[in-house]
Amino acid sequence: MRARLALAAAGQACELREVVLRNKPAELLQASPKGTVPVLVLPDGDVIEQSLDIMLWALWRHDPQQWLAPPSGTLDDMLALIADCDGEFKQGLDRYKYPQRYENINPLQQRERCSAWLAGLDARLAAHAGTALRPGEAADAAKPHNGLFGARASLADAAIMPFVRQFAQVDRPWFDSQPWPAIHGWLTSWLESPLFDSIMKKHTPWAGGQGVCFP
Ligand SMILES: N[C@@H](CCC(=O)N[C@@H](CS)C(=O)NCC(=O)O)C(=O)O
Repeated sequence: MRARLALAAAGQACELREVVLRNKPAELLQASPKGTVPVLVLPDGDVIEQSLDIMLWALWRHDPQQWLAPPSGTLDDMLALIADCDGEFKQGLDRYKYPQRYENINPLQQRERCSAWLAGLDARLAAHAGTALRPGEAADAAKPHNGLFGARASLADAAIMPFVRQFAQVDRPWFDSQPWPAIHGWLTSWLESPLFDSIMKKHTPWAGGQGVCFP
């Protein structure tokens, strides 16, 4: 999801081949034996295998919404927060969502672990309190907007939001009852944005031949 967001934000056209994970095409495993998605194969045959690297590749080429240059903080600051999300938060999320895949895991303890991380995220968003600016929406100087690194969306928002969405979906009424007003507003803005809508279109799984043109 984060790779698609960045490719769409960059307006980077590519051929999309939808993969069903329980039926991975041989071509995917040939390009990237680790067998996870997303994978981006470049025209010269180079392969980018990590979602964050695909985001960076797309945005370095074209970054019309300045996702790599947030209003406050630096690219390194964003990468540090994303690394923390991909580590601590994602580990807790996987164990909360799929406790049966692990031994001796209490999902509620994992939810607590994630909650501690989200409390920090809420404080960070609240520091830029205001109406959340939808990705792609023009900033209105008269109206404050929020993002993780300033008053608009950046790389960090697009990279972290998909995992917060997954966390929220495990038990939506519980998530909605938590004291995280800034996160609730931020997530809603993303989920209601035309950018999010555009990347969530359903595609038929690839079965050979030409994929579909994305975005
Ligand atoms: N660090 C990788 C993780 C990718 C990842 O774990 N993707 C999941 C789907 S969201 C996957 O492909 N899992 C393989 C499987 O379930 O077989 C990245 O961000 O690109």
